[in-house]
Amino acid sequence: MSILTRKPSKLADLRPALARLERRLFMRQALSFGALSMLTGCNWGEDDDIEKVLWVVSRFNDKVQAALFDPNKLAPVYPESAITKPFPFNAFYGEDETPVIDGSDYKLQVSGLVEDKTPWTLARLRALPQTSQVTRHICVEGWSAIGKWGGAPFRTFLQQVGADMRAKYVGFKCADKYYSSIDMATALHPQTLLALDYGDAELPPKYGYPLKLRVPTKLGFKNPKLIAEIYVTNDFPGGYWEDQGYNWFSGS
Ligand SMILES: Nc1nc2c(c(=O)[nH]1)N[C@H]1C(S)=C(S)[C@@H](COP(=O)(O)O)O[C@H]1N2
Ligand SMILES: [Mo]
Repeated sequence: MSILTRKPSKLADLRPALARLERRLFMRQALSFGALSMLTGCNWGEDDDIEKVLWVVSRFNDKVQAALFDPNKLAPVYPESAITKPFPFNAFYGEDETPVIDGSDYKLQVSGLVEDKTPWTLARLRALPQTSQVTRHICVEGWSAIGKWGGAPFRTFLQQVGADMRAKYVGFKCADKYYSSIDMATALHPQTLLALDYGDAELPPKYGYPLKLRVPTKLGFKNPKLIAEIYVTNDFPGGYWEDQGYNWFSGS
């Protein structure tokens, strides 16, 4: 039975949302709100078929966004005077539950389609050329804030480990069981940083000590904190929120 003939009252509720999703597929500016389209506040509910339709629409939306992504277009940068103080904390748990990682025996694991899987100490990550930028972080929960992050261009790190740059995805596993992944074009974007610092000091635990990926071209949940492992793959890796319905590409 088609979803168009089943549960008419429920479909009537969903039709405007589906129409909005479809419209967004044709509107470049609105596409960047792909994550929001999956989070319009509707409880998509129990109907598996509708969930499947939305999943397919969202994966299609990922492809359209990937095709429209301009690898050279920079996210806006701001003066230090624009930094939001205090910068908000967010995670799927409260701030007092943030894991505190011991940096002295920390080793970043590297796996998948890379030539060199040697784990990285913090000292070795710091020895990479460092840069910093002031950019806006936009969270799907309805807030945004400007912050300053410092670290190595992620592209440099991927070059160092001999990553297969033709692979589709880079995935991240975090110390708090969070996980996420990004497309290779975004991984190689000049503003994507493997961040060790917030402001002018090392990341505090709440902002992701010892290592966070700062991606100013993507929504906040695509910026994993407390990174334990980085892997390169062609198998769609999903993510903590992505697997619960947030649009995967989620450009900002
Ligand atoms: N490891 C980890 N990374 C994470 C999250 C998380 O819960 N765990 N939450 C994400 C979300 S939804 C947001 S908005 C930002 C918040 O980062 P901040 O605490 O530096 O503001 O972290 C992202 N990265
Ligand atoms: Mo977020």
